Amino acid sequence: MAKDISQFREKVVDEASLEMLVKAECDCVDTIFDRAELQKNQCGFGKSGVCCKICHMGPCRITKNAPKGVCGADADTIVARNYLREVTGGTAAHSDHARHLVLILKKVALGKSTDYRIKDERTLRYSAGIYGIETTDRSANAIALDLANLLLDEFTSQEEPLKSLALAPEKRQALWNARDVAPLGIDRMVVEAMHRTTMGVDHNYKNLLMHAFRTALADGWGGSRAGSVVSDILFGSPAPVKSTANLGVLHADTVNIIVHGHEPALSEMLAIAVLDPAIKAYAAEAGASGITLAGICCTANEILMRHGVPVAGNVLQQELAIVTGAVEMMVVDVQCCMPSLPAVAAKYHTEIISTAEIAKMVGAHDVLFDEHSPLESAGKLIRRAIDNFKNRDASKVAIPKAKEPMVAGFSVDAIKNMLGGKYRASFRPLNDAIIQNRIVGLVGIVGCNNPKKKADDYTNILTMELIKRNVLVLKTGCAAIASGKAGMLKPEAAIRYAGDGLREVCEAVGMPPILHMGSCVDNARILEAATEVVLEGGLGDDLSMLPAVGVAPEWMSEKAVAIGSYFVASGVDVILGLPFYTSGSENVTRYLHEETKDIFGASFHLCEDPLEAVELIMRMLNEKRDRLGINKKAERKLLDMRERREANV
Ligand code: SF4
Ligand code: MSK
Repeated sequence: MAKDISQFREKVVDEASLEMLVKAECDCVDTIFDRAELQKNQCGFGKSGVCCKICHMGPCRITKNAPKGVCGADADTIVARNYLREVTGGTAAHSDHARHLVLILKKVALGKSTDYRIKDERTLRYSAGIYGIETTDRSANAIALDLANLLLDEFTSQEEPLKSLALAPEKRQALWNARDVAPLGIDRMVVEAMHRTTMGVDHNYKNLLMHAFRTALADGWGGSRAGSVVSDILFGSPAPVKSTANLGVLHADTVNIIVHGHEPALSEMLAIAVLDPAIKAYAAEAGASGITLAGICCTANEILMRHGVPVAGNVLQQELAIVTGAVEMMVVDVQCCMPSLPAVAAKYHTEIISTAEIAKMVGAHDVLFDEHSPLESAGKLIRRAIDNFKNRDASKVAIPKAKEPMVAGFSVDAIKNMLGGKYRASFRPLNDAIIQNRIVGLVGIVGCNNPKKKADDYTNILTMELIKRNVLVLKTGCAAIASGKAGMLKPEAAIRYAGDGLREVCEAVGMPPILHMGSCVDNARILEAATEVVLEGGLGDDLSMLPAVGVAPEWMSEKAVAIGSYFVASGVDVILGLPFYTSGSENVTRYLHEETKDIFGASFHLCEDPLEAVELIMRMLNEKRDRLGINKKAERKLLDMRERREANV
């Protein structure tokens, strides 16, 4: 039975998605929203985390009448094992992405790469310096080789903790050591997690959960951090850049190519190749007025941050982009690329090209990305998309109008420059604004969309309310794209909605109140920014003392479980808009949501309503402010640049 539009309005907030859902219905295309309906009665055992199929004596499911699995494992063991495996999956995904980039950096350093190069030598020298690598009077390649080797050791180290942990505040490092939770090499943590959770090994839920936090720390401070750092060195540190978001970025008269997934190695080359005059001429010969390169998910965020390439949408829009009928090619790499894409594409003329050896998609065309000549590879793909332009069926094309201008590109460096000016780059003005209560605190809003929630709704309500209450919001991933689509990354719009104190600060330093900091791996940038704030002084000596909270409003991925876990283990409370699969064990749930507070100074909090989340966040921020003794009324006078210089802040 055909659905009426009101049913779609319950699923998405943005007009572009709404239009495409209606079109998908007319075109008889199954989308994630249809499949979510069919999967509605989800398994209660799975949801509560008490299903175990780790060995073939099972699967076992814990009930009142059968409180133990065949081997004797109880709900606590099973739930904790499942949680640890989720964290491990997320850690592996972020870290393998990073490893790929580190290996490219090594090739560049050895002169074995034709097209990749060190684009940002300043970031290379800075990053090498903080890892203790000698940089004076040394060539960029020599430094890059040392850094690449050091970062590769972060994966393989068997007995030494990660070197990247030393980038955290000292007090946090001491806490990790005291709790015996400092991770060794990333690969070792992942392998050990799989060993601990196999049948008949670790049965103590606390021991399992501590390894979950250890593994997650290997992600946040190790793998993800390396992913961000090396991307910046190879492709340039992001700086504020204008762009546009939502499906309206596609054009009826251009060849439209969408990149989707996570790794920037190929998409960077596509962003360069698309500017090649010969390729542009080829598109013109095919009758197109140009080529539109746009992105979905975090590949989008990577090339948005560095090139201002427009964002077609976030994770739940990947099929809807194809439903426009105007996409010649969707190039997918790794993570969040749904196996449904080829079936949707088959209704139109879109080619799905899978490019990663480790991520083949049934029904897609495998065109493995040639890293020896990546620019040529990218050029070939674009020409192939242009060749497909003639197959577009105009009668199937309907591109939504909705799109919004936005500003992204807020690396830690960029934020520092905005705050202190290029020559006095510093977090000091931000710390002062927090101390003076113009900014109440910092909230990182991260993660995905999930068809269990109306797409973008929670994220947008939460973001709007927080900036109204003078909270500076840091964003990554699909949550950042949600703000872009909602027009909230237009500096002028957000400044209009921000509370007085936040607005004054933003206007004085020329910074929007919502900062798009990048992709999923760039959550490491949020930790880095928070660490800079601690090190700047005046707000305590540990991350757990900062008035700062993380939120994953509409999360769905194992990666989000890893991210949440490394935030908590780093001392930052995390609010979840959707629950973990842990309710089958009171002990595990209590441990994650309460006892971690005593261990790490932070814990998880479930809050399924965005306005309740706002109240909870404000309470948490104010408690932190009380403890720091800075909860006084804001002074209204804001120092200008000259006054700030005179006051030496
Ligand atoms: Fe069942 Fe134990 Fe095997 Fe899990 S490990 S499937 S609980 S017998
Ligand atoms: S893409 S992991 S849906 S944020 Fe990074 Fe979006 Fe979540 Fe994928």
